Amino acid sequence: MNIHTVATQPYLDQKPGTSGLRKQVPTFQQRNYLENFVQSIFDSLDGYEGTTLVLGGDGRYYNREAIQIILKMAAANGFGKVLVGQGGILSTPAASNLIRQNQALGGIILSASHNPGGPEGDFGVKYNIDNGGPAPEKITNAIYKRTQTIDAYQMLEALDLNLDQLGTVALGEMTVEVVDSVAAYADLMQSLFDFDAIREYIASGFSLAVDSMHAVTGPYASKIFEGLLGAPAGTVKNGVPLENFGGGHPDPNLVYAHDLVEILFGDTPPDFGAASDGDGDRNMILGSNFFVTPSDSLAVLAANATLVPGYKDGIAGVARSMPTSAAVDRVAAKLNINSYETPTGWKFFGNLLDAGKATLCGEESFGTGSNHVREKDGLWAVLFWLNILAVRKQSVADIVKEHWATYGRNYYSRHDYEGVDSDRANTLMGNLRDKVGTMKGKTFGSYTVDYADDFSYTDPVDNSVSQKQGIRIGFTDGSRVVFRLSGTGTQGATLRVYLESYEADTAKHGIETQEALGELIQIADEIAQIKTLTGRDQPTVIT
Ligand code: G16
Repeated sequence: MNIHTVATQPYLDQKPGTSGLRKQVPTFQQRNYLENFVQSIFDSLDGYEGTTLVLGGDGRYYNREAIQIILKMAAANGFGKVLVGQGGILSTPAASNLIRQNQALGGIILSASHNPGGPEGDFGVKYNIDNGGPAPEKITNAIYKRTQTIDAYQMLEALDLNLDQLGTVALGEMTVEVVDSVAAYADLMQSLFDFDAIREYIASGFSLAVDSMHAVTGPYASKIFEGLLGAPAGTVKNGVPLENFGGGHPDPNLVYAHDLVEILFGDTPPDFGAASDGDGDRNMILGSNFFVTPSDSLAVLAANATLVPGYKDGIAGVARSMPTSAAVDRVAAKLNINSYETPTGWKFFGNLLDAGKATLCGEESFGTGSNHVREKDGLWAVLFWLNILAVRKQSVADIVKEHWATYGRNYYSRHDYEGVDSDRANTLMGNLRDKVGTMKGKTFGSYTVDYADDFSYTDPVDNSVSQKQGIRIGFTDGSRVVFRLSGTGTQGATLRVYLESYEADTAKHGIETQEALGELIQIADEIAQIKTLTGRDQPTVIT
């Protein structure tokens, strides 16, 4: 066997963000850049010799090259086996499932999620641990620390493997098994949802459109919706994964999934629409002429969980990220179960799911999931909705409106200011941090500040503390404004402003969201001086 120890020098910018290391492709293509990070992952793990690793990505540009490099490095470092998705493809939830099913030590997922792809687009590397979930901060911090001092990596000299051929081959002393990317995931979905009921509902005339945005869910969605559930050919739009996502931005929201939005808000809309993102962990749910906010979606799933076979015995608890609306908290209160508020980042749900404290989790950033894997899961959320619709036989809009009538409506919106100068964004956040200690009791228009802080989270399972997770300003009527800088962007800074107000009165549930939040939007600008400090008149994206 021809294993080389290759000398290298550290790159100082390899700090993992909200979800792994995300950089533009040319950054990853720098000499030894990927190798340094991968060796740093391996060096941060205990006892990996002889163990199994799962490897796959969302198929974006540089996926195949990166997989060949990582396979040879895994072989040189003494891993026993790598399970790799056919063609190098694994959606993030499918990778999480494979790690769990095969008792793997962990997995490397190659994705920059919803960020654009292509030679000038983004790429990313994320490590997931043996529970199938993203590595917690103590591991990502150790990886980062290692990247600062790394001086060598291990590489096997070997020919590239054929990633398209299913089966098992040797790579040095390691085994590589190329597995069907879809099969195990589709089996898992069938174990959770009533496929017969959904199939019958579709056969009876219920219509749907699913947009895979030329990203990883294409093969999964085609097999599940058009194959197993019998939906007509053409139900899955943009179903062929492309290395640059067809030039699009594979982010399932009202702005970037506009093709689907036009269909659902068109003259003859189908009953249901859904989109998923680059790596298949995000989802957007639409009804005919109706948008379901991710926060409401989580609340509706929690309230209706017992209609679905996989959750028929009830849910143990729910968890949401701090900026996500409190709609699901109201469901938890009614069900008399706990509701947890975590920092942004799916990694914070792992302990709660492992400990059985939470069954369903969700985030405002179009992520929903459960204890079936340890990632958010876009198609799972779509199937959950379809199962509820097949049982209740009401429209999406009627289900959500009934939900609001029962629990009240949490009006909610996120305003993103993308590509802001980093210094200006840091000044804005710094100013807010300086202010929060003295804000309690202050009045802005008709709102009075009830509390203001920089969110800090103590994990109830391992007591680890995560600080500076976003500025929260809560008002006495339950409304909130939250400010954070995104941890997933690759250019400049993205300021996220999250706005939420609660309305119990059903007669006032029909107001347009931006109008309902109008005064809060002005107050957010007044407090944070957004326009002045960012130099922007309006957000880049409103969801
Ligand atoms: C990732 C994380 C999510 C987070 C989202 C947005 O999602 O897994 O937990 O909510 O980023 O994070 P930020 O606000 O820091 O940009 P994904 O789908 O990009 O992996």
